[in-house]
Amino acid sequence: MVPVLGVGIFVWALFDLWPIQGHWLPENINEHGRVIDSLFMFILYLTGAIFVVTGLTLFWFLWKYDAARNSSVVVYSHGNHTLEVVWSIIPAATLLFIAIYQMDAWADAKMRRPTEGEHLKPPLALVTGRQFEWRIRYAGPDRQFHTRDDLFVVNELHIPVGEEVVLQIESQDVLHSFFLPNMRTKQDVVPGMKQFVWFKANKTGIFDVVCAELCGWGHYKMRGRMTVESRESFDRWFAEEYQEQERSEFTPPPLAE
Ligand SMILES: [Cu+2]
Repeated sequence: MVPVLGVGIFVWALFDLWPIQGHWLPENINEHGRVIDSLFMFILYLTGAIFVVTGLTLFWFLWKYDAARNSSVVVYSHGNHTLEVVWSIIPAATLLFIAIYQMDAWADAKMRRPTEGEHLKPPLALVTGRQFEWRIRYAGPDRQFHTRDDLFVVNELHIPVGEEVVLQIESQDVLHSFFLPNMRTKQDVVPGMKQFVWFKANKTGIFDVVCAELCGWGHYKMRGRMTVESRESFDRWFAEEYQEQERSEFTPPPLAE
């Protein structure tokens, strides 16, 4: 029953049938996310087809050579050299193909940071993961961190729609993973490292910010909200939050940090 159930559950999940529907990635709202989705689906279809074929073959052998219906003497074989070469080369060639096919997607997501003129685009905000929250520091109008116009929020990421956005991510304690499922953006946050993620949202709304690395007892609650909104609405939100920050008894940290 194992190969039959395995194949059955795979097909069930693939067609998103009740009661296990809705477990695939949520709606993609990142201009650059489509390439990730097509890569994901390509690998899913490829491995799925191989899984179904091997599952059914396994079932067929178990059924055909059932001891109750076969009285012939068992034949021992030392294997077939040609067959082994063939089934080593096919997976190796497939993996090599995927490695080459995904290079552009990888470069777009991890290496080709958006530029502004001749320079790399500066980050809109610095997101610091810590047990168990996302602390967010917006650079403010001067686009510099650790200056007087920085804005501080916790778990509330706001992003202007239709713009290339770069975020700098850091960890204050342990390994976390900054995951924006709707942006198809996921990056491990490694203590001591300065990393960047980027995306361009094409839809407004409220989406999840989650931690995708088991980082301690409170990992389950390490989530925030990402509001994607128009530039005007983003600026208004920023101004309001900043005013609120100024009103409270907030002491900015020393300038040179
Ligand atoms: Cu975490």
